[in-house]
Amino acid sequence: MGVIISPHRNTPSVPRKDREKDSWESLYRNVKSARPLAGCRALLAYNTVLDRVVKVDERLLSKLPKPSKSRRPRRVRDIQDFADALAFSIRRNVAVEVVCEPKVFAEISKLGPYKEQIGGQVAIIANLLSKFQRSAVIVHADRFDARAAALYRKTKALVALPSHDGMRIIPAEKFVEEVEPEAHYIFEYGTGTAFASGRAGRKNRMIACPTTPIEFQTDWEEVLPELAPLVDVAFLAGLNHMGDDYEGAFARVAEHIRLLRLGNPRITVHLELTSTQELMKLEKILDIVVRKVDSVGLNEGELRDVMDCLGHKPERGPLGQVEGMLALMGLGPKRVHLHTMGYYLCKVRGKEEPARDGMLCGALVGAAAALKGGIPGPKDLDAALRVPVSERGVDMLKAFEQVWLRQDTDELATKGYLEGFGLAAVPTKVVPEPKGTVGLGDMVSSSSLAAELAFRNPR
Ligand code: 8BR
Ligand code: GLC
Repeated sequence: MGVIISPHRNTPSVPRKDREKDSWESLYRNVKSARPLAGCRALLAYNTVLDRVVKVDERLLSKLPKPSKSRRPRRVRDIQDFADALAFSIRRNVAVEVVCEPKVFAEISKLGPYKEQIGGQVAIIANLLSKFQRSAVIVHADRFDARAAALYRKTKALVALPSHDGMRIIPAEKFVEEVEPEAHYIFEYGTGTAFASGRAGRKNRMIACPTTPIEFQTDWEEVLPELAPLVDVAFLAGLNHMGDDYEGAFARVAEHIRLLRLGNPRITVHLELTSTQELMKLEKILDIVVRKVDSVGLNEGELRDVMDCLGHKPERGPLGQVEGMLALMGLGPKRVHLHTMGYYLCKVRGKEEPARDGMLCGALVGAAAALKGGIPGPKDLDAALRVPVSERGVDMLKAFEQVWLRQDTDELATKGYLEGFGLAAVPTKVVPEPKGTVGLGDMVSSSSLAAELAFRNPR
């Protein structure tokens, strides 16, 4: 009587699994209280669009031709290609993005009612970060039509423009150009959706986009050296939308990176990959851009495509994934972050603990976004904290460690990093019935990196 018993240590009545989950919950709480996203100064380029989210239901599927059981169209030229691309996404249960020729794009746009929301990785990340931080984020995007600009109204996002006496910075919502809005159609399907031989294991989507390429603002290069010292991190994304002359466009991205480093040698340059069906394009992204960046973020489907391009045939699951991440690092980046359902992995050169804590922050943001079906803010993290840690995630990490290290230490599954191996891993918080999935990967990746940098370099 009167003795305080620790709930975690030396109490055989609490099963080991529960103790492990409790210790993860406490790591999550610590990361949330540290508010690591508050001070991140970020620059974002290149894509802002309008997303039109269409629900995939029986009615919509009945309007499509019978899909192939194995095709993976590289481009959508007719409605059969569209059905095949959707079937591929459902069968593999991966987020797919595919470019559609104008005629079929017009047809696709009429397939069902939609809900319009802000889209494009840059717009999503800018909205997210500006909800969490004290300072503004700077965005560069090729097109700011009136509707897209309006979607920035509640953010702290800024646009930098060259002017005769240096650089001019204005709120993003005021930067309106005379351009047509660009919309992407997001076909979101629920768990259990059946099409051809596939059945979706979880909610996911296929994104249909037009052929319109991103056009760089011609004079953006002029402001970069002056802009670079104002930020800690540059998130680059949207490279899959750089049209058919993509080699020229990627060379320009490489030049932007050179100018950023010239202006700020300490800057971290991150590339967020997205799904592309055109693997030749991905090969060029790897060759021209990935070699120049510090950090890469991607999901498991994108990693498989990267492996294909590099000629690797890795095993499924975390073992093959770490192999893939190592191959990516072989190209130059010093950090690769993989997000997947139930767990995230991060390979880093340097200390592993900040990478773990960064990912915990990313997982909270991801769960908050899934609960909300939109872009979360700091207040939404309380609800995310209450989502339990994924048991499957913990089990995957354990199994991986046993196979990889051939030992039963559970260091990764309990502590979240293997010291000296440059590997961090976290089980995430999976929301059983997410309200939405669009942009989740971008939010998870950007917040993981921004938080990691804050833990690495506390001010
Ligand atoms: P992409 O956008 O790159 O596909 O990444 C989506 C990520 O969102 C997944 O890797 C997973 O981590 C996260 N996610 C999804 Br999808 N559904 C989720 C859910 N219900 N709860 C928490 N995270 C989820
Ligand atoms: C890609 C798509 C865009 C979507 C985003 C979400 O950038 O082009 O439509 O909003 O991914 O991740």
